[in-house]
Amino acid sequence: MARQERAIRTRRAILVAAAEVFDEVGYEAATISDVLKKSGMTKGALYFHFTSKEELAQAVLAAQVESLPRVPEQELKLQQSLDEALLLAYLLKRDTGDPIVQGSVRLTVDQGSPKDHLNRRVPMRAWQDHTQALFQEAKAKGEVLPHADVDSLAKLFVGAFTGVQVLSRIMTGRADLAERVADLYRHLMPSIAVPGVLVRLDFTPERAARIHREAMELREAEAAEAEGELEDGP
Ligand code: XVR
Repeated sequence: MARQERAIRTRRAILVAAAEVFDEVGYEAATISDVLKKSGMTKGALYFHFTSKEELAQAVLAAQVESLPRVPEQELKLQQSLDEALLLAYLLKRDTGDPIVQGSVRLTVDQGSPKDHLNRRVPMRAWQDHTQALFQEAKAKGEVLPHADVDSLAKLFVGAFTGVQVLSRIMTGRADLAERVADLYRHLMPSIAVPGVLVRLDFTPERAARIHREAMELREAEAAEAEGELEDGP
């Protein structure tokens, strides 16, 4: 294995272990030695990539949005937005979840203390930008009512998702998150989507498992392709 590739894998393993520790105990109580134990890496390897707990946490926060695999393209961009929300709900679930997404979301919503210097705006801004871009695309395709302001809508959706996520975690350990997210879209979409699009949207929460499976297959196919390109390369 090339040295560079090995370094990327080591960094990744440390990041995943850190996210797991942050998810289990929160930022304040987490220690570098917990991360070392969980990752099985040496101190030297960890400090080569990250110089402090703060830097580890900021890297976990930065990885949040890119940890959401791409969902299958949909003709309706508003459906694609709902599918992304359902996929995120799935990745936040205890057993089927993704450790980076879970740990990173806990870091984002835990209030912490101003002294911890974590910049929790990083993932939130990325979600707002991403969501706004998708709504803008939907608008350009004529899916969105003309008076709707995609900037304020993106903020509303990111805030509402966060709200139902926190509630679902408290009430059911996120067991009902896909349902809560589907409800959210079912109630907000009528004030956003043009009527002809609204009737075509599929709001069933059971979509989550299928979207998750398809997104994972897509990611594996892309990874295999990238690997093939590496081997065929010069
Ligand atoms: O932006 C998002 C989607 O477009 C659906 C609306 C999700 C935003 C998730 C924000 C994240 C941070 C805390 O979730 C939390 O609970 C995919």
